Amino acid sequence: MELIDLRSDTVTKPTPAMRRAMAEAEVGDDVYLEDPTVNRLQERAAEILDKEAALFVPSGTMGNQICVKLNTRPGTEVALEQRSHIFNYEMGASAVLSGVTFRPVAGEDGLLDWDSISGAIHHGGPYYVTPTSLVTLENSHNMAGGSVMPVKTSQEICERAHALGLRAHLDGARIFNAAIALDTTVADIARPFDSVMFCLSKGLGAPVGSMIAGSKDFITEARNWRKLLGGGMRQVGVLAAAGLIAIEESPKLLIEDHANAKRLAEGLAELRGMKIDPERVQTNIVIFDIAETGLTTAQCSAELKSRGVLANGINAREMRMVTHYDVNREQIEQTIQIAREILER
Ligand code: TLP
Repeated sequence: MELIDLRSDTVTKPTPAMRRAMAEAEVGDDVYLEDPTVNRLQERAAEILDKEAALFVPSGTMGNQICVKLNTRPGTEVALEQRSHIFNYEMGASAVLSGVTFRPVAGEDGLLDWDSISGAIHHGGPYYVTPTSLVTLENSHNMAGGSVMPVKTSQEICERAHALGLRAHLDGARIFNAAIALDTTVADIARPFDSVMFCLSKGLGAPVGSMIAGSKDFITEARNWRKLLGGGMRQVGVLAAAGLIAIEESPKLLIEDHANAKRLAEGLAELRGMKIDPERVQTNIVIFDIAETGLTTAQCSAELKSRGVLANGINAREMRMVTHYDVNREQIEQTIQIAREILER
């Protein structure tokens, strides 16, 4: 049975073109800055994001954490949305590596604006209140169902944060998905932020790797921290070669993933007890509440798996399905059919 794997877009396998490019990649020792393929990837990523420089890192988590480190000082606070990846899924790394605490804020659909986040920012108050040093935003917002924040909103948050002397970081793991949904460029989204992280290894399909981007000085320091964390890699052009194809060729394919996610949401919305508003599905992530179907998310995952569909619960009520290029429209229709069989028995 061929599995339909909707657990994440991280499960994408490298394309034949990526495999060829990896096999043929020109390489050197990247710790000596001598890997031509890595250097090319970093230059192209900086160009595409319209930042001075960029750095290849092994994972989104390492990328985010290097940026948190460089944008904060110990004993300060990071303001962010409460379902953010940096807050929930990075093993408390910011506490361990940067000595910071978090000030989570709830946003409708994961979206914040200056009014909602400013109350969580401590600035210029009495000396004994933990000061905020950084605001981080996530676009698209993974656990808020892939929702996207309009450029105007993130721009205002960054400008107001900067005016208070704070830094702003974007967890843009899926910034290319956000750009498509917002009908804009990734550079436009990235512009107001001091640092940006995006992933090559999600919907863009590279097997490994993420990029961080910012000013030249920021990236020089980031390279030191990458080495400190054990992320200095050697002939890593074999991975960067796939990354180059990911940034040049894959973004135009994401539109199909978005259409598939929308169709999936529409199909699921028709099932008994299912709570999901397809209108809110803007990118490649579909989160739906199954509490009223009488199944737990663990039972739902197990039932789906026994019929060849992989999907995980994100809590006791909600399941997540993520579309990507290794799942086609026919498989989306099959998934809807299988969900119907399970829920309407
Ligand atoms: N997200 C993964 C899981 O960790 C939840 C997924 O399956 O979606 N930022 C965002 C917004 C992410 O969604 C992820 C990974 C990361 C950062 C971390 O990237 P990696 O997995 O490369 O460390």
